[in-house]
Amino acid sequence: MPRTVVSLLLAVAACLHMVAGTHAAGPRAIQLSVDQLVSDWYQREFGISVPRPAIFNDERAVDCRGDGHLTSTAYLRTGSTTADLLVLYLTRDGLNLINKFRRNVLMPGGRFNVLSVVVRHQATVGSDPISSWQVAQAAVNDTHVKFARDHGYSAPLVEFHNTNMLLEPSELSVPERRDIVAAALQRHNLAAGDDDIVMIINIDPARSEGGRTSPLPWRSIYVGNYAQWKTELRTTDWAAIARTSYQQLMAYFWGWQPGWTPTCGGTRLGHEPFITSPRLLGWEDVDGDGVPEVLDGTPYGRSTDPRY
Ligand SMILES: [Ca+2]
Repeated sequence: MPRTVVSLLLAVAACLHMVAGTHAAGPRAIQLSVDQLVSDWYQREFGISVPRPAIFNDERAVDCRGDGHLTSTAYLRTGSTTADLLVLYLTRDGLNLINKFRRNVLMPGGRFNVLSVVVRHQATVGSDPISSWQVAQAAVNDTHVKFARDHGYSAPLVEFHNTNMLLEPSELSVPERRDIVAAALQRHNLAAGDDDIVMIINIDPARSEGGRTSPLPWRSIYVGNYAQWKTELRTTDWAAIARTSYQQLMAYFWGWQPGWTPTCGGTRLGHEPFITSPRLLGWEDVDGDGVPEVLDGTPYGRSTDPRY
């Protein structure tokens, strides 16, 4: 074989070795560096140590303009049910800050007592709405049971304990007014405690409206007739209303915003029926100690030393 051909083959082999070596080391090196960069951003922007941050950085997560970003969240417990939530939006390489938020929120874990009111609009909710609603509510709790089982947790991280009641439309003349809701509940010997979620399901066939939440001091979730239902709800409709109530609107109390995992239209990112990546809600073990961060006494690899 001519010497030049041998040299060329050796050169090609050396290049292939370099490429192979680069390929093997690259993603890990890049991943470690993004983790470190995000950790540095927490220190710089919030003065908080988050050595092992929870990161969501899926290229498919873009809004309808095609814009996406890296999202990181950290829940730092401030009480038995509350947390100081830190949120960072960064460019996907972790080098540039796009936005940051800091909020006092409900910790996305534990048992949530829900006072759930279904307004009796016979045309849409039918003659036995509570039975249909209970099936949909149970399916929501089942999603958390399944998630816990799949992750080897001994119990679900989130559990909704529902007290259901049916009210006549005349009892809730202005259902979005909390004083009217409170008075209606009182007539039925019910009162919402400070930690309760009051949920109003008002599928009024004559009224097209969306869902919304109200913050403290009385957390409430209101779901109107957002799909303009005119006829009796099917099982799948009740399931959709439950997802809106317990997966989406509830998540606002946990500090969630649609921008955490942006999508356009019906794009699915794999975390459904949850509204966002479970990692961002503290439901995964990010720092490798076997405890999901929402229950972790030293979350995100933090030290127990309060100075850090
Ligand atoms: Ca952990």
